[in-house]
Amino acid sequence: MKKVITYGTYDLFHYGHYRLLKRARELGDYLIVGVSTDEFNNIKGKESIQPFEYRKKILEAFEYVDEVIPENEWEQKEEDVEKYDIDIFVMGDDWRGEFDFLKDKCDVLYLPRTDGISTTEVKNHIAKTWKVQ
Ligand code: C2G
Repeated sequence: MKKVITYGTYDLFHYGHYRLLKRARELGDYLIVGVSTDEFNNIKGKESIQPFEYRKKILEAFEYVDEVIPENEWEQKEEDVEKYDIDIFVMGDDWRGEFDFLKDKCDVLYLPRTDGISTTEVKNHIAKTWKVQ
């Protein structure tokens, strides 16, 4: 069984997330997603609208995701690749090169991001258009 892993915040799940996870899953037979905890988001300088538990449940319900684990720190990837017997590590290409250190343990692929959508853009749009009901 070919196992794939990827990591991210996955807040306000959108089409760019959908496309990344679908392509990642289609590279193998089993996809694990490491979802950034709220604490790790603080370290990443990211603030998500939805807490970790919500972001985790949405991904667990998604057909192309087989397992969701917490991403607590930058350093856990090497251990995860061994622990989960990973064959392919995948990230969007905004991360190109950042995780090449994993190449001695598994294949490392950076897939083209989906243009025109990001959680930040969604948040900014809502902030601009949202009228207090
Ligand atoms: N992504 C994409 N296209 C978009 C937006 C995001 O392909 N329009 C991809 C990103 O490249 C990433 C994944 O979707 O692979 C999740 O994106 P984020 O939730 O923004 O994750 P990020 O903050 O980049 O965290 O250790 C790695 C980090 O946790 C990655």
